[in-house]
Amino acid sequence: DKIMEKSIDPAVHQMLDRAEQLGLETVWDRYEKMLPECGFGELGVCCRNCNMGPCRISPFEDDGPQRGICGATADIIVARNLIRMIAGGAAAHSDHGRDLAHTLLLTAEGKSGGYEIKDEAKLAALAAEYGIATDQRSKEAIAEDLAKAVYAEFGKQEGPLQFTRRAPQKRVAQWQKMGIDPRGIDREIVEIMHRTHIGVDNDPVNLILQGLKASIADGWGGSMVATEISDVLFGTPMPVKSEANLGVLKEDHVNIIAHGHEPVLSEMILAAAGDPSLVANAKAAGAKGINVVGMCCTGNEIVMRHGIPLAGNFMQQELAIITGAVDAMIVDVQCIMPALGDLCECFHTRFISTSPKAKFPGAVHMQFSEESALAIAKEIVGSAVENYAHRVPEKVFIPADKTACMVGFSTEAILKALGGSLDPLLDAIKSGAVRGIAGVVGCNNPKIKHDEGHVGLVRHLIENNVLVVTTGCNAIACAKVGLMLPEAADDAGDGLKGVCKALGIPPVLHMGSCVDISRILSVCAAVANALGVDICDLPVAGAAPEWMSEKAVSIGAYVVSSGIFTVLGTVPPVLGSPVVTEVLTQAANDVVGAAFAVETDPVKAAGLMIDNIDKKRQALGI
Ligand code: BF8
Ligand code: SF4
Repeated sequence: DKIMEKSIDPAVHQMLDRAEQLGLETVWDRYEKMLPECGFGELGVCCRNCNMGPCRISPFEDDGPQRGICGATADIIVARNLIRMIAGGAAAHSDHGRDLAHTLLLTAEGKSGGYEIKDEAKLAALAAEYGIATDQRSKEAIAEDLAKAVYAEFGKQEGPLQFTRRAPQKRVAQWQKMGIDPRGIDREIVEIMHRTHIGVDNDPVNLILQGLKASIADGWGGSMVATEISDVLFGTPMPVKSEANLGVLKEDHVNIIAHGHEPVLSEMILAAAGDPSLVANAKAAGAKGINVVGMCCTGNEIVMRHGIPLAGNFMQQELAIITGAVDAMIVDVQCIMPALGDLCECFHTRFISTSPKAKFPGAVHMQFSEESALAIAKEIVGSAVENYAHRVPEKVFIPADKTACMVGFSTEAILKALGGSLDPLLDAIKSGAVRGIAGVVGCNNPKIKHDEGHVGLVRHLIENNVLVVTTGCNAIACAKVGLMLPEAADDAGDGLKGVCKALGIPPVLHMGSCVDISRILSVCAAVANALGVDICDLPVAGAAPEWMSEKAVSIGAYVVSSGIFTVLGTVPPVLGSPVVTEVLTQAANDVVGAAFAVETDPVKAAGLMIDNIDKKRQALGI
């Protein structure tokens, strides 16, 4: 019936049924009410960049305006809108990275409230990359210099951004030639806002180039800073077992969901949940303990470092509340639906916002600060424990579904699994046992049957011997269906199956949260450098089967800018401009050696990726 069409996930079916019984509205209902979505918006041809408008361009040449009031054409408007999406996404990732740099600095100065430097080897490696002396120096002194250096990347006026130099020389040279080697992370984002103001940049190609530049500053800048500094502070992920789906909530425990993105918060929530006096309080209230679980990318951060279970991906956040078993939904920034407030009012769930940057209707705001991190985290967890008494047993319904997974494949973990060098992987690629590598990432979107885009695409890839690396909500989708278990190698083609069995790894490797797509870039750079080629020569491809966020637009742009062919599973709002569409799907090949394709059918999308991988193999003569 209708519910079955909304998701492939049985936990979602049960919760949607429950929502219907209780008369509660979810993202799927609101999506249906929105239909048909605005055709001008879908094409990207509406503009509100000044108050002579709003303007919109008619898709029919002989009927309706072909120019905005200022004279802007559809090509100009679409390009401006697209790169403003990139600015939004790059800003979100990079501001997350900035928070990590800030936390590292406070920690180095002894001013943070509970953080430590957990990975000294990584600290030393990053210091070396930045030319910071490490000999005979305390980790705090090294960390202070490193924190100041990465912090400075955001406000730089002139490049290069240090991590961009991980890319092969050929790639950097091409970026320089095209004028898209980023100068400073904030600078490129600001320049997008400047250029898209009325009456500034009115050349669609020139606009798109600036979009690519800002996106590179995200992938090889802000996001990479977020990943690397998170590893220094919280430890570099190594393979660990856990579980995924709503069944990880426990009827007899205080349930806390950490939802959002920044490990700066979630790491402290975890630490606080282990506090003996809070655990004792939970027990005194009749619970067996405190159960912290993760949602969205914060979930990815804590599952890969601590094995903390994943409650679900983006489309499941409301469903988690509807279980009636969540005592606190703790959020920071990004991908948190403002719908949660009203929904929490129908249950006992306390919706707790923590970031000064992100407040929500219906939320209690308990402001987090790095300086007194653990103390505040204890207050927040304490509030969840206290709320357990308000749980209404008749309202509790937790689906049983949960699936085991093995996560935590950082670049370092992959190298370790390979025995210390990339050679076994390179050999497997050369022999054809592994046909290529695909990065499959991104969100959920009600335009696509929940998780079907993700799982359908990934299954087809591994069946065809393509090793999949994943992050974000795709990773969670894969975990829920068991693709992240070493046993899933049985679902792979014979070549990939053999390699996975020999190494004891799943055919789908969890590399983390969305900022951790920077890990995929680092691996690609290392492989390209090992082979003495550019990233665009590698048998690799990318996909975002169910993407929806501005962050995903920035990701797509930097992945393509890095030389990786990328398939989008939902249509981006650019089809109103023939020029922009042509640049993204064709001309980009001449500029950065890769382009986008749009394919909503997951099996066909996998086919496009495999074709691209085969072409690259042929060109490499393997
Ligand atoms: O950064 S994949 S829905 S949770 S934006 Fe959001 Fe998309 Fe999920 Fe993480 Ni990424
Ligand atoms: Fe209209 Fe031009 Fe103003 Fe946009 S910038 S709203 S197209 S007049």
